[in-house]
Amino acid sequence: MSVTRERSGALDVARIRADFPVLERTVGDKPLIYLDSAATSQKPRQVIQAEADFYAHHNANAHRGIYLLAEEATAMYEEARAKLARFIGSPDPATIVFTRGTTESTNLVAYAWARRELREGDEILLTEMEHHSNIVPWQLAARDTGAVLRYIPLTDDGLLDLSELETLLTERTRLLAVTGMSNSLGTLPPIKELVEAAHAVGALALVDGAQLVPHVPVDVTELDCDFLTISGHKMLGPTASGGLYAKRELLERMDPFLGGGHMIEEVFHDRSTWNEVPFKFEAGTMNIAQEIGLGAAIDYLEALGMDNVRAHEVHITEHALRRLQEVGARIFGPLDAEVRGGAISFWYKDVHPHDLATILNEEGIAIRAGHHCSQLVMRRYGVPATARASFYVYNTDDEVDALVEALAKAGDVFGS
Ligand code: 7TS
Repeated sequence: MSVTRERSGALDVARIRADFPVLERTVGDKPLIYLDSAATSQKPRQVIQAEADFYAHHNANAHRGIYLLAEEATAMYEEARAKLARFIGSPDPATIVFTRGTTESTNLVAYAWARRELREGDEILLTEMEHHSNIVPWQLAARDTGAVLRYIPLTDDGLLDLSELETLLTERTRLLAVTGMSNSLGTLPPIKELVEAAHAVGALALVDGAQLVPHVPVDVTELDCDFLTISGHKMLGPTASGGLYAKRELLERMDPFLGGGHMIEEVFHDRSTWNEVPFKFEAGTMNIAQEIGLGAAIDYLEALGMDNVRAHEVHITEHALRRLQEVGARIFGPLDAEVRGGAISFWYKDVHPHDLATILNEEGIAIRAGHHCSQLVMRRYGVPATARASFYVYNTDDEVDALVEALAKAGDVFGS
């Protein structure tokens, strides 16, 4: 099998693969086929080197010292912030708070905005396709404030069922929190329309960008969302990199989330005043090297072009959906690659997803099996778990074909 056969869509995948050292390794005697980028993406040399270069040549705490290294560290960290702002279409770097990723970003909003703003009877509207990190923080905030959670249900084919939207999204709704791309169904909800609908009733809109931002060009100015959460590790960046985008006036109004060093302006015995945004939300020593690595990941994605990244995803997803259906796999989520992302949940014959993942591992193929932190989705479709293959810029049609061949083997061993 040649894994470097193609130039898919607009990406030169063979060249891209050469940038990812981990793709050279084997699993037993099989070449690694990594189909779990929805969990975390692999990292190109350029990102690994950017992080190593920071530690080797510039390491100091950011926003602390006035000696050369400290100033370099501060400048590199702030350059990464400007890159992330530009990447998502924000003209103002101060609208980016660096965090460890989507989970921390969502919790930041749940603590610093929701607990201060919500009153008994206020409503938060979610969807049944949210990752647990866009459910549990709101459950905790609702418990503390008396707010009520509501959910947009799902159709049989994995879309949002918007037929009752008018009864779910009302003047009681204070926040709509919706994923930009489902990690379990692949669905791309109509976020622009949903943000508009939220604003029309006076609610704010948070978009969970964990899966969206790595795969689809995003422009927060056009989208007009109030909050966007970003996980750097799913877009070629280091773990513990990422951020929260929020409209500046919201950040100005919000209370801090964590208290500590650098987030203050002045500290007295009984009270403190806050640093300007976004520093008000960055307490303590930050993940400096990781955010600098994320800056290198953004450079890499921008050089590929996000339109090309998306075109490659549509191409490979279309191929995978067709091949999986040919061998009789049951797919959860939309079947049209144009309206979905490349995380494909499926069942093959009656083989339990964990057995499938075990057999596939023997073939060097890494997929995820489980509930994908989306138990409401599993419950909706009556399964405890699914197998999930997910793709990124380095995956090829040949790898999809290898997955399908390995499924047949697993079916022979376990299938009924
Ligand atoms: N939201 C979505 C849609 C996600 O897919 C994930 C992670 C998160 C939020 C949380 O992001 P984190 O970076 O803070 O962990 N999704 C997955 C997954 O599908 N498999 O492992 C992690």
